[in-house]
Amino acid sequence: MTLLNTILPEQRRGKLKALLDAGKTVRVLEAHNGLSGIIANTLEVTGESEGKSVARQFDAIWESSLTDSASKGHPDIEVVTFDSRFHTINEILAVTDKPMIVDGDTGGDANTFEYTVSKLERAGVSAVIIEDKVFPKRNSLEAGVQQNLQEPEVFAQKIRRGKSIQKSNDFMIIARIESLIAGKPMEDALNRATQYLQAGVDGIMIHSKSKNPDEILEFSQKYQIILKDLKLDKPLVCVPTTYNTITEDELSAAGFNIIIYANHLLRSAYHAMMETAKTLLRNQRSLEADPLCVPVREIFKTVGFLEVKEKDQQDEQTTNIPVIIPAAGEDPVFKEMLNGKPKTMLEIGGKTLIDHQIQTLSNANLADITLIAGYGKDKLHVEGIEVLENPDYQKGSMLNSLLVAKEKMANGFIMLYSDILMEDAILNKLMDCKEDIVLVADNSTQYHQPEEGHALDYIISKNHYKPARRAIRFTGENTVANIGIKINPETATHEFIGLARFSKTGAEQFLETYSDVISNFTGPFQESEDIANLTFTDLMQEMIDRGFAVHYMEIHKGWLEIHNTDHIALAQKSFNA
Ligand code: SPV
Ligand code: MG
Repeated sequence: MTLLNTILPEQRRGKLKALLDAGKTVRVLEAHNGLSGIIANTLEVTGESEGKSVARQFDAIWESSLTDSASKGHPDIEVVTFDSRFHTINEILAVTDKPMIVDGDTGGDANTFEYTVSKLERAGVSAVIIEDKVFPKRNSLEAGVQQNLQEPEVFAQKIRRGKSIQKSNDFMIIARIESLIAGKPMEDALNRATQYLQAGVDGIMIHSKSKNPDEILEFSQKYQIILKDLKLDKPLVCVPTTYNTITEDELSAAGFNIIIYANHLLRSAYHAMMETAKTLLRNQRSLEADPLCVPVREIFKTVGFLEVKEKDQQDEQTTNIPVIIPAAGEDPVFKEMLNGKPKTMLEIGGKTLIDHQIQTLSNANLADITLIAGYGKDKLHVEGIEVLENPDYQKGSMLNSLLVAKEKMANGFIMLYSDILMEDAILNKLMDCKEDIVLVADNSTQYHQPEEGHALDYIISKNHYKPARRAIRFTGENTVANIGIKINPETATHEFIGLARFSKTGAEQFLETYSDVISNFTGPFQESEDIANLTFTDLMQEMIDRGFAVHYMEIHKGWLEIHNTDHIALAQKSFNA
């Protein structure tokens, strides 16, 4: 979930105000980069409460100066520039859709703050919190640090300037009071609250590094009175880092509207990184560190890599996959009938074989068709497709013709024998297959007799499944164990119909295996008596033997091969039907 989680700035900005207006106590988690942003944005825990299932999430993201600086290896003293902070802010905004509250440090002087407000508002940030210290501030949590407070009048003026520059109604400027951090009395904090509210601030954050919540609870009580006196209703924010026993419900009941967990993802990530690094050093290998780590795939999932993979696969399926039809060979059966024309020009139902194939392919949106011609090339008449020539069609097998179109194969391809006709459903089903190599295989082979002079491409499926024995099939079983013309028809489970699909990866594997076989072997190979006559099914068997998964897509009839005149009659009949 990354890009799917994004949102336009206008849609995001008002989300914080909307939550507050709805009376919600807003739970906020720190993020310091895109990945921690995704966690803060999407993490959900579920459970049960009073018999009902409940889900809990964070409502907003805190872009903390402490954790942004620390993740860059820097102290939290406004030494990390606003441009660098803004880079992190954008990084998080790019992969999230929840409202973001930015830790604006002191905000700089009033002019600087105006630019900050303008940029944050435009980016879709919902609120900026600025603290009433003198630039450059020091982080609030460390004891014994000199904390210089800004004059409240000067700070109030900065708020006015910020409010005057914002364009929308939904961007919030929240004033953070550091009196308790600087060791000033409660009175100082309350006076400042009054002044900032009068300057038009949208909310107050009271900060404390006390171990118990007493002082912020006291502040809240008195803050509610100030609001009443001023006839205002402005949210109150706390950051319970040091006073961490108090619960959200208790803080909410005490009048707090926004609760920020300001640094916990960075601190816990640091702890985990240290433990893992120590484990690697101690063991001088990574085995022992593995249980401390999430699987790589979980990271892939979180950052959207698996979505990318899926989209790539979908694109591969929907883009125009090249179809290669090797049609170079001479078929003596139709010699007279064709009178020197290639077999692909056979007429069936008033249309040539190739035109029938083009029609079926275009019904499946496949328009990039290449035919490999050889015998009778000059008498080939076909339109709208590419024709390549295999001048050596008399040597070698149909595989050689197929490889004439090697250039077409790089991003995946479909191979179709030139003498088969099929129903649209078969191609449509093939287009949905996700495996890298898929052969279309008919399981009605036991009803199909081998023909005189024409060997069939038999398949034995890996699970040796015979359709008669089992009715229910489970996905993932469809891999080929054996393929070839010499397989005993009795043991064959399927017949390869002459239609195959290769993904980009499948095509790479196919071409690599071919090139290795051709350059490194001589003599008999798989079923061929000589490597020079290597067939498509030989190469498939070789790939299987080398461990590549060759899948099949099972069909039951719905196709025809034209090997003799009876087949033509049969085809004609089915076109008339
Ligand atoms: C931050 O997270 O950077 C804060 C809160 O400003 S604190 O570190 O407690 O000051
Ligand atoms: Mg800070």
